Amino acid sequence: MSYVDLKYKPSKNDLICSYYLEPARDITIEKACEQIAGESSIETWTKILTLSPKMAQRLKPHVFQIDKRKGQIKIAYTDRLFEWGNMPGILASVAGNIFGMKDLKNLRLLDIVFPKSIVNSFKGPKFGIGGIRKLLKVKDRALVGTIIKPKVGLSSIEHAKVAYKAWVGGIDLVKDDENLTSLGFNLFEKRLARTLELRDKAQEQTGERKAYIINITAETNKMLERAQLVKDQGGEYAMVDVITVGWAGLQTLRNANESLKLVLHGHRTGHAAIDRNPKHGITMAVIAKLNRIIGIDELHIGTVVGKMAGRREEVLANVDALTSSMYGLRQAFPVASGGLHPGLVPALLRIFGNDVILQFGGGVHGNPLGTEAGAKAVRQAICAVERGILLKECAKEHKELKAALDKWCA
Ligand code: CAP
Ligand code: MG
Repeated sequence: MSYVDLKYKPSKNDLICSYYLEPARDITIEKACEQIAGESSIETWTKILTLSPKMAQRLKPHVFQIDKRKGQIKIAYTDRLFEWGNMPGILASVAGNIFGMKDLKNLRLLDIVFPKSIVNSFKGPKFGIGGIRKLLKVKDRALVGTIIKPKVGLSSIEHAKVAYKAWVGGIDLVKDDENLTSLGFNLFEKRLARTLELRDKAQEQTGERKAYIINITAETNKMLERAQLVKDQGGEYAMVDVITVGWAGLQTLRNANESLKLVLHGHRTGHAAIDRNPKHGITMAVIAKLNRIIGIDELHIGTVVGKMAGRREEVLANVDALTSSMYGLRQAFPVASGGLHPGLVPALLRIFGNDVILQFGGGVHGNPLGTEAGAKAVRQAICAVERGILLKECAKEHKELKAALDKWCA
């Protein structure tokens, strides 16, 4: 039985995977295609007597495109091959054993186009871009966030005070760092209570809505417990490290979020172990699409200009995965973060437009005039771009922005 059928026309019920592949020595691309299609669906390395032609006809995938020059192929899988609503199960097929086969030197999952049947079996973002803008009452400006720094080390109350300074300086969203969970010197419960108290104070003082995005990353039951505590204490956002909690953990959290109604912020720490090798693994665009389908409201997708790797076309493909139309799924908010400072705001807004959350960790807390000034400098930079004024002109009237530009743009 062969899986290669270049005349096959995918049906609306097919899940379509695009792969980049490099066959091992002496393996033709056609042979590699047969191996990938079989191992990711119904067969194994050798012919088996238990696979009837009728069963194979009903379930076998079709390799319908082979581009030898680019080393890219497309495989259509009937949705009957998968348990709808089960992301770990779907990935165990199309992103499972095939990455480790000896007949392949490299394999990279470039994209997955899901059929409506499977997308509709997941919940998708509960808030998305529209819902978050409504919560923050910010109609069309780019949102600005900070990450409390040092990453870990502050006590709960010190953490809350740094958050307060950032909020009163003009930051919309304050988040925990990806490796801050509940530590002896900064327990989750205490950090939540103290920081929400100062969030309320900052809201009153500024007249602006403020978000505290606490990191609930933990074993699944503990994560749900923490999410419930956030809700009970009047929190509206929760952050989760989407790679380390895993696809099942994400789905469990999203299911609970039907009643919790928290904005779910996805941090992608660890993603580069999967997506950074340009010849092998899974693209960040696929990771972003899976997060949106499961139901993350906002997700880190790279910056192009910051400290993390990620070329412009890759980062824009990540944005597209979160925002392109997909059977009515809400758009998830792209988050650009990592090595950013106010001097980069014009470039960032040219790249992303306004439907982006720009996050500045060191770029706020490293301002020579302190955190509140760091936050002011970010808003001054945004305002300057909105009014078409050069940052260095704006800095003549704003010492906070001047301090940032002197430090990072000199
Ligand atoms: C940024 C950050 C974020 C990275 C993650 C950090 O801090 O808090 O985790 O942005 O990268 O720990 O590095 P800085 P990405 O602003 O001080 O760099 O968004 O690419 O996943
Ligand atoms: Mg971080």
